[in-house]
Amino acid sequence: MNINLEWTNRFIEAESSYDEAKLIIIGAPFDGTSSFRSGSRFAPNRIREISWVLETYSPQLKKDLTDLKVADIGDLILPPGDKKKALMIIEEEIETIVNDGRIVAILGGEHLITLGVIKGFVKKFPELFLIQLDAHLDLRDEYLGERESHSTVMRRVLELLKENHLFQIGPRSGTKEEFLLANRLNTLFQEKDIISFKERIKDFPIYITLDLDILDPSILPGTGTPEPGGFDFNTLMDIIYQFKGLNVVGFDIVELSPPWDRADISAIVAAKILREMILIFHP
Ligand SMILES: [Mn+2]
Repeated sequence: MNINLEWTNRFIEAESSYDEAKLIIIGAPFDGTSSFRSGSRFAPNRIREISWVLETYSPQLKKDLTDLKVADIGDLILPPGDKKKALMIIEEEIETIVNDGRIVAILGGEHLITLGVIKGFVKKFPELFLIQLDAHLDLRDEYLGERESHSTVMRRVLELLKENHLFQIGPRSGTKEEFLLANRLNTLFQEKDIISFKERIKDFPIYITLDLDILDPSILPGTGTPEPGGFDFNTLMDIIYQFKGLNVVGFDIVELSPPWDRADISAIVAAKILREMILIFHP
């Protein structure tokens, strides 16, 4: 039979074994606290499928995925609706991969998954710096009575990080209280500040969490809580390219919700960003 079932379930060229890989791709398909349009649990596989439309070579970076050692190890099995258990599974698995000395690329899922991921990271890297690219601050203390939600995730993550270790870029939506807190904690940065904050964090391990809703909905309509007035693709990429050379130990790409973009424009955007981030942060 001339059928190849292999290619549909891996990100393009991510064909190394776990043991030989330097960078691991893993999916965390959980969307149990999505406050508006759920569906992000379908994102990892949609990104994998659509990635085959891309070239393995990046003309911007002059690098090729074929020269790297990347393993796509599939998705975590997470119980829908049980966030405590899902976060525990994410934390344990990420801790294992981090202890194995690999760079980790996590595909959400909604933004709450980042809480489990950071719990897995801070045990080995207590000095971790977090760069959040997001339309929202995600700094609520609770949402509809819940302390663990995709709209409170950065507030919970703050409790795991050292003081002044959170950098937020792109927020254009949040409550008055959230913005007051962000200003008090001095977490907000603009593109022009990157050169100076790079200097501050260059000797530390860094994790990047990319909430795709930082992009304008005209570029990425397939997301749970779209917010007008966002970045265009090249502006976001210029920011990410500036992180080259930093000690990035892991990153995630969250909040793609494929059912809300039947044309798959959003998934292609996500896949291309993932390709570029792999090429930049692969050791
Ligand atoms: Mn978010």
